[in-house]
This record gives sequence, structure tokens and C-alpha cells, in this order.
Amino acid sequence: MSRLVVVSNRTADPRKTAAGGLAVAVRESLQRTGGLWFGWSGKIRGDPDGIDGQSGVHIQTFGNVSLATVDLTQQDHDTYYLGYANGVLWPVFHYRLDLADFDTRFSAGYRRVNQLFAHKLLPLLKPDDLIWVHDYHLIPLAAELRAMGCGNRIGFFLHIPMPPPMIMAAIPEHEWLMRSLFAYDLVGFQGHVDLGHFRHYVESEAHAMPIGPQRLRAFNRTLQVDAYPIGIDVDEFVGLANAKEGRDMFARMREEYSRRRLLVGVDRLDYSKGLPQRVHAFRELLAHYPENRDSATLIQIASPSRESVGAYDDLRRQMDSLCGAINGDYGELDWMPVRYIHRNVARKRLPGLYRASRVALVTPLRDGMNLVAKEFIAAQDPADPGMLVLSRFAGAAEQLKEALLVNPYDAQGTAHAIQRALTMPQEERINRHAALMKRIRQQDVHWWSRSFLDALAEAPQDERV
Ligand code: GDG
Repeated sequence: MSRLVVVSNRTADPRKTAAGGLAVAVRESLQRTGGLWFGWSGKIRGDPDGIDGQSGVHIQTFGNVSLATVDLTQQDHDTYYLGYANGVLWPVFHYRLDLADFDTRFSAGYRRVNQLFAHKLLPLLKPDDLIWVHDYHLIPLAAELRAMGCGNRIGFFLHIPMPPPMIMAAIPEHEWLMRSLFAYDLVGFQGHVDLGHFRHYVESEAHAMPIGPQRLRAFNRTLQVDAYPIGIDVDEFVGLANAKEGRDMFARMREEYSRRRLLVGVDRLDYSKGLPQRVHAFRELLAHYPENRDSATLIQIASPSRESVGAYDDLRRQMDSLCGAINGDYGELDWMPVRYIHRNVARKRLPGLYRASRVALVTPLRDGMNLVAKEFIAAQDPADPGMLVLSRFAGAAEQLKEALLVNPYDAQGTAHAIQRALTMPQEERINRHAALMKRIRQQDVHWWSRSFLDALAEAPQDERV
């Protein structure tokens, strides 16, 4: 069996409980075959290391898994990570052209760090290693490796949405980015909508020809593509909900809110997650369905994220003001409509919170998948489950059809769906939950990594020059 080499912007200690889908999947796949995880250390160093050779690569070994990391200079961090990855690719791929800053220094830094990663990774590779590259930070990595003669099988998975061609084309380097994807042997997307956008792009901009069910030819290369919706470790999450800490949290929340009905939102504080629109919709609920006053309580956890990017600071101020206004307008001495928590909450506490909630609001304006939607389903009591209100613009909406799907831009429509979720008869909730649970079990995180890696191992390879 080939050794697996995973490359992502950040790595994680494989011995620690992983938070989030990527870290869980990567750890599990790496431990199965043994392997190497390569990425940025998270540290900034003063002087640049030479690009060639192994200087500056830190290697730690944990059983059959090694971690190899490199530091970045301040300039590389500011241009590659803050500038291009999070100031160009993240907003544009989430359809927010208005927030993108197309500064040429950013694209140069992005290219430079991808070259640095390729130079530092290449000497660590063995000829039959299977390489799996993750996410938008590293789109050109395979092209850089190929330029240095790397003939290994290399796959890429995009965790965020693929935008439609007309939006993609606003990035000055769009052709270079999309051409770079053809240096991979397999490119995976979260859903069929994303896959469709990629096909449309290469057909309209690069005259791509389909040469098989999931095979495209363009830029003088052929590429295998498909949708692999990422899942969660359902058993682990059910286990957390039933463990002591999960049960204690559930009991505490139930007692604290015994006279109320709880709604929950858990997100990174990011403009793609639709948080201000969610607060507006909740306000509409209180305005149009007054029976919820003095009762419905929204607990919104918004964990701090990318705080040195300007747009995130604006969002923070907007949320502070919206939550303050709704509490000021509707709050009572013994009831506040919104409990807004701008801090990270321990992962062990989430399942109990989800389980104590009657409704989850997962209403991003655009999202690659959204794992919170799946975590909420997994944490429910099947005999008396809560209901998921889900944005039709989350990747998860392709799979989770039995949730109540909403347009998050439509505050009244979303308020109506929340009301429906709050008043849904138990039998209907049980039936919908059973169908959702079946779906997230069928396509869990283990299915996701196995199916991607099996397809990568079998993808036909182009002759390399
Ligand atoms: C990207 C794509 C795609 C959140 N707040 C806290 C906390 N979380 C955990 C959640 C969940 C994870 O973080 C968030 O996952 P999402 O999928 O919702 O979103 P992104 O971070 O934007 O992830 C996304 C994903 O990649 C995987 O491919 O689904 O579309 O954008 O696990 O529970 N965890 C803890 N405290 C918090 O305050 N412990």
C-alpha cells in the first residue's frame, strides 16, 4: 500500500482530539496507512531560509505518522495567507467580489509560498507516495511539484465552494489558477453544484472536452473530477453526546432554559456564515409570531476567526450592534432573546448544547459544506429530535433535503421556517431526523476519505514530460 502524504495550510498533532472534519479525516487516513502531514507550522520567522534543501523543515514523529512543518516570514504570511488566500480566494469563492483586494503583491506571495512548500516537500517524497493536497491555499502546489519533476499521483480537494465562471473570471490570475488544477490527477469538490461550475468554467474559458463520465481534457492535460461531500465522524459525535460531559451540559441547559425554547447557531465569525441576516430573521420571528416573546432564546456562538483581516472586524462590530439592539428592544428582566458568545467553546460542550436545542440555525450565504449542520443532527435524541433550519446555499443542502431549507437573504421566509420548526409535530420531526441521520451515516468522514483516496489511487495518469 502506498504511503499517504497530506498537505494542508495548517497541520495538527495527530495524538490530540481533532476538532473539525479535515483534522479528523486526515488523522484517521494517515494512521491507517502511516504517512506524512506537511504544512505551515503557524510560526513566523525573522530571516528567510533558503528555498532549496531541508533547512527550516521541522519534523516530529508520532508512531507511524510524521509531521513536517515550515515557518513563514512575516511578508509571506501577510501576502500568501492574509492577502491572497483570505483576501482574494476566500471572498471570491464565496461570491463576495466586493470584499476582494486584488493586489499584485498578494498573488506573488501566494506563488512564492507554494513554491517554497514544493521545494521543501519534494526531498521528503518517495516514488509511490500518494499525495493529497487540501484547499484553496495550495491550488498551484501540484504544478510547482510537477515543474520539479514530481511524477507521483497527486489529488486536490476544495473545501470551499467553486464559484460560477463569471465570478471566477474576476480574479486577475483566474486562468493560471484553473490551469494549475490540471496538474493534479484528481480534483474533488464538495458538491455537484461546485463540480458543475468547474466544468462550465473549463468548457467556456479553456474549451475543455469531456472525455469520459468524470474526465476532462484541457490545457493539453486530462483530469479526473468528482463530488465528494465531506462528512463527520458520526459515531464519535454520538459518543460525545452520550458521554458524561455531554449529558451534564445537556442537563444544565435544559434546567436553565426549562421555560424557554432554545435555538442554536455555532459558526466561526465569518461573513460567509450569514450571521447578521440570521439575527434579522430571528427579529422577524419575534415581530410576527409574538408567542415566541419571553420564550425563544437564540444562543449564537461565533468563534473568533482571522481577526487581522479588515472585513472580519466590521462584521464583529455589526453583530455587537444587532444583538444589542434586539436585546434592548425585546428583552425582559428575566429573558434576553439573543445570547451572543464571541469566544471559542470547548468541543466537548457542543453536543449537549445541540441536543438541548429545539432548532439549529445554519444559514450561511454560501458555504462549501457546513459540518455544524451534520453535528447537530448526530447529537439529537432520535425519540425527540430538534429540527435543522438550513440555508439552500450551504453545500450540505444537496444532501440534507429533509431539513427546512431557507433563503437566508429572505428574513421573513426564514422566520416562517423557524416558526414551522418550533411547532413541528413530534412524529414529523422523528421521520425527518431518521432520514437525515441515515444520510450522514452513509456519507460520513470515513466514507469521504476512503472514496477520495480510492479514486486517486485508480485515476488514470497522463504521461509526464
Ligand atoms: C470549511 C468550509 C466545510 C465552530 N465554532 C466552534 C467550533 N466550531 C467547529 C464546528 C465545526 C467546525 O468548527 C466548523 O466547520 P464548518 O464546516 O461549519 O465551517 P468552516 O470552518 O468554514 O470549514 C466548510 C469545512 O471546511 C470542511 O470541509 O464544511 O464549508 O468553509 O466542526 O463544530 N468548535 C469548537 N468551539 C467553537 O466555538 N470547539
